Amino acid sequence: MNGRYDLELTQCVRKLAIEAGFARVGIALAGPSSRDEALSRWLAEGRHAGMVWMARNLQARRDPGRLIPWAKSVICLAAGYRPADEPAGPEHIARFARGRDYHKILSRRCRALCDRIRAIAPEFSGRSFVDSGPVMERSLAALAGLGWIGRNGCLVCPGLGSYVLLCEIICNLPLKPDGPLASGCGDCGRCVRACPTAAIAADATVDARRCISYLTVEHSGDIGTEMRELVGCRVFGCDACQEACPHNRCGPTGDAELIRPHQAGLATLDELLAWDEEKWDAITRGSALRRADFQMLLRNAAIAAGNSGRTELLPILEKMADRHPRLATLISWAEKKLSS
Ligand code: B12
Repeated sequence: MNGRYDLELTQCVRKLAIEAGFARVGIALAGPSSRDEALSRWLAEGRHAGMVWMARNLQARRDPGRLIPWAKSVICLAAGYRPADEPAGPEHIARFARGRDYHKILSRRCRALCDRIRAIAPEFSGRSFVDSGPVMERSLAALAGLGWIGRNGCLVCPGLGSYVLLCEIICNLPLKPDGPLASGCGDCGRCVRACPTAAIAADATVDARRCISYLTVEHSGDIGTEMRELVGCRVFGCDACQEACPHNRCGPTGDAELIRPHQAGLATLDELLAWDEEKWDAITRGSALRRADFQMLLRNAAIAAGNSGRTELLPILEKMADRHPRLATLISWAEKKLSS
């Protein structure tokens, strides 16, 4: 113990985190984490689109110490998911969703890490989060020095790039915090220009209403004609702003467990178009693709087909229209687009 922080315990926790399979670990204080002004503006301007839950529990979201009153530190963790076959790969499913659902993999690792910390520090009490709960994961990771917030809003880890997924353990241990890193983005702006829908704002936040990731993963209603065209052949998520980033040009292959392909992540567009609900249910189990329900996935696949330029998909679309009358208008848009 040295003053307020336990340096020896901090070193042990770092070591255990790496042994638990995380590529990076850093510590933040359990205090205010978000750039309040940017978050408030984002919400006030409705850029969270239909994600109404983002506007709830704001006090806790801004400060993990409000979420968990006994918290002292946040152990921020990152795992890489850069595919082995970069830069190639199926464009229609974003990289984070090609393997097994990362929430399950990282949650299990966090639980194992908690057990190991408890074994050396019986007073340990902690709660882990993987994209769950009102937690600003990127801001906390930036505070903990895991990387910097890129121009596209993504956390960029030196040496790994932005193909990293984040999770954290909010705990009662007095761990020594790390400090934020300087930005490595300079005035590059490639990500901003690469975004097909101009969704990236000047303050490095994203307008979800325009973000293809939001439209294909979170949004369950119709996708308007202007956006349909811009979605291109993407069926689930979008990596355009990350693909353009020079920090992602090369780097180590991601975590073996995260990048091992899941059968859902391997599905071709032709296969997706032919799925019925039973098949969707069987194939997407254990995959992040399940975040989009069956209707959403079909909707996305029909849009991708319309934008694909592949006229051989016309008979498949015709069969699809018979099976899914609710999608008739969209399918007829796709057929017209292919025939024009
Ligand atoms: C809502 C959400 C989305 C929404 C909105 C995206 C957005 N940019 O806000 C949608 C559905 C569009 C989305 C898309 C994606 N997402 Co998402 N998403 C989230 C979620 C649940 C909340 C993000 C949030 O709070 N947004 C609100 C905005 C205002 O906050 P923010 O982007 O964090 O910005 C703050 C910081 O930048 C901070 N800040 C800026 N500079 C600095 C400097 C310092 C020092 C500090 C402390 C803070 C700071 O100020 C901002 C305001 O507070 C997080 C998980 C989580 N609980 O955090 C995952 C998360 C951000 N998503 C993730 C991923 C992988 C993606 C996609 C890449 C998926 C894909 N391929 O399709 C895209 C990327 C799009 C993009 N360029 O951001 C990862 C990001 C990993 C990384 N390396 O950054 C996260 C962390 C999930 C995870 N557990 O790994 N996502």
